[in-house]
Amino acid sequence: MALAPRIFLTAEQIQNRVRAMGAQISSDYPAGPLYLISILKGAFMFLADLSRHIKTPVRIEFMGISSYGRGKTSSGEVKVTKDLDVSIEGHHVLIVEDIVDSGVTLTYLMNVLEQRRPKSLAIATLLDKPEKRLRPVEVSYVGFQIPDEFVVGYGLDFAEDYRNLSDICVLSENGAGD
Ligand code: PRP
Ligand code: 7HP
Repeated sequence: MALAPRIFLTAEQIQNRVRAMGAQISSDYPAGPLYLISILKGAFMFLADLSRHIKTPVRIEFMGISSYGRGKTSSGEVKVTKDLDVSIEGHHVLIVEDIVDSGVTLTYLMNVLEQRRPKSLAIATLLDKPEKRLRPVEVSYVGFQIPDEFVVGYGLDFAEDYRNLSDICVLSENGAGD
C-alpha cells in the first residue's frame, strides 16, 4: 500500500517554536562562541533556522552519526560517519538534533563529546518521543514532545525520502483511516 504524509506540525508552528527556542538559548548563553554541533543529516533544517534565531556568536560544526539505515526502527548499532574537524575543549557546546527517540544516538554522542572536555555540553532537539526511550538522556531544549508515530519532513526522512517538506508529517498507509 502507498505511504501518504499527513501534516502533524505545520511550517508556521515549527517556525514559531524554533524562534522561541533561539531566544531562550541566546539568553542562557550570553557570551560566545557557542559551538552548535549538528548531527547529519536530519538536523540540517532545524540547525539552519535555529542558528538564525540565536543572538550569541556561534560556530557551526557537523558530525555524522547513523543508526537507522533505511527502516523505521533503530538498528541499535551507532556509527560515526563523520567526526568533528575542530577541538571543542574549553568551549560551550550545544548538540542540535532533529529527534530523540530511543536515546541510543545521543547517549553515545554525549559520551564521545564529554571525553573531549568541553566547558559545558547540552542538547537541543526539535522533537522528543519520550515513549520510545531506551536510554535516559537529559535534554535541555525540546521543541515539541510527540507521541510514538513515525514522522518525516523538515529534515527527517523515511529511507532518505521526505526531508525537504516544510511541515512535519506522520507517515501512514493510504486507506488506513486518515
Ligand atoms: C535519526 C535522528 C537522530 C536519531 C534519533 O538519525 O536524526 O539522530 O535517529 O534516534 P534515537 O534516539 O533512537 O537514537 P538517523 O540515524 O535516522 O539518520 P539521519 O539523521 O541521517 O536521518
Ligand atoms: C528516527 C526517526 N527518523 C524519522 N522519523 C522518526 O519518527 C524517527 N524516530 N527516530
